[in-house]
Amino acid sequence: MSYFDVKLSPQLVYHYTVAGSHGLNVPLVYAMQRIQLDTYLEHATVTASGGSVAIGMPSGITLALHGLNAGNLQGAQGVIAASGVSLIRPGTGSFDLSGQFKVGYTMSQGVPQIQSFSGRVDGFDAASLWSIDSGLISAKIGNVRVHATGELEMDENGGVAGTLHDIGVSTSTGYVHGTISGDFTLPAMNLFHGGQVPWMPGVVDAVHLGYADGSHVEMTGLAAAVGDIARLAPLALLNDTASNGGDDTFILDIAGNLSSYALIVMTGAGDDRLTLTGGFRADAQLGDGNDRATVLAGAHHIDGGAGIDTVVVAGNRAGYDLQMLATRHVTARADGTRASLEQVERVQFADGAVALDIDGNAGQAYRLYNAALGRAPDQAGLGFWIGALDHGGTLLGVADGFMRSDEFMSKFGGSVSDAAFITKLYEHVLHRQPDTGGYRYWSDALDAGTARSQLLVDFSESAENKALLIGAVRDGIAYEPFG
Ligand SMILES: [Ca+2]
Ligand SMILES: [Ca+2]
Repeated sequence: MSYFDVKLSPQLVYHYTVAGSHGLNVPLVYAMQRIQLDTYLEHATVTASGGSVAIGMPSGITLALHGLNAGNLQGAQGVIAASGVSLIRPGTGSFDLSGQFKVGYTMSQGVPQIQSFSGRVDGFDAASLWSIDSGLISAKIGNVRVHATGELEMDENGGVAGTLHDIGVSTSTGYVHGTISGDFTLPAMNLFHGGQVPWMPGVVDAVHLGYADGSHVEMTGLAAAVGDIARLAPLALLNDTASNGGDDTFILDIAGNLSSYALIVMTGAGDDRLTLTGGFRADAQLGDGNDRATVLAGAHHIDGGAGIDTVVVAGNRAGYDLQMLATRHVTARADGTRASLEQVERVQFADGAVALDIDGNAGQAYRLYNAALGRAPDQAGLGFWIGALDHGGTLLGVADGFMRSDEFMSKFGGSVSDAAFITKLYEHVLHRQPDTGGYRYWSDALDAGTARSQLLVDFSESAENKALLIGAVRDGIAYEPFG
């Protein structure tokens, strides 16, 4: 089950929607690509101390090998084993690898020349190290550090490929910090020859990002396939229907300073819960299942999809205008905020509910109530029978329930002939006497064994009865939800 808790300030909304940075793209890619590990490990000077060897290069880059025995460098050629590698370019960036490495070298005029580099990487840490006035970093974001764990194989030339898991991101000003968890494939790249982090497809299972201004992106329980982790836009995971196929929870508090932008939210199959606030605009598609969207602020478009879907608004019924157009609209009188609804069956207010499915369960329950008892339903009673239908009850079953009631008995009589039953159906439901053809049709039906409850349902759902009651239901059907 996916769980989303996203709170974004106006500033972050700008980053996510306009700047193209997606909030995450900036630190993740910026740090790794800008480090530009584009030098060759030749013509280096080597200094050894303790268990480390530092290889200085003319470009100013220092490559340090840790966890080795400097005595290994005594021979004319050989292989150094190392458990860590650090690469630092002053004022630009640093890159640290942990794992098991082998460095082949030959001695030339007392200086070792690196001939090969291979090994297994189980983690790396990359940081940009510019000064704030270099113009290369945003003062707001500062320097960026990216760290990750994984299983990467490195060939003799520094080429590397494998799988990364938890990718962490942090910035020196504290603007953003967080992790992206999952399995990401690092295609073959070369760390030391102009190496840049290429695209990394994978499957995301969680995203945690925190921002200095209190904004956050929390996503768990995902199984979202992404084509490119380096350009991952976390908000795109909000409409990954494959990942969001279960009973999912979405809590979205997103600022609404970009009126032209509608965030697409697709909750997928399952019975989903969606809460929208913060003033942004959502285009929410709730998909299969009985979904529930709570709309606390903002002008949203909500398509409930299949199932019995409910939109919950703050405040009492009297505070809203409900327009029953092909696309329903519910508009808050206080501020004019309007939600447009499609395939939404119910609107829940603080003091009651209105059913919009006048052709669905609510309309059927309303008409049957009317047919059986000859009066408009009370809201609590109607809510009970709507609930029965919503939970899988049949209209025939509801009709049986009505026919066992004292009120029905007193209206139709407890034990009447088929002829009297048919006549009473015409009188109570259609408010007229039976026509000859109609009477014979229903009489034959009863003779053939059709249940009286089926006749009640058929009268209730007849085009004639629907026409009689359309005026009472066309603006929605008020009811009191049961349970
Ligand atoms: Ca879902
Ligand atoms: Ca639905």
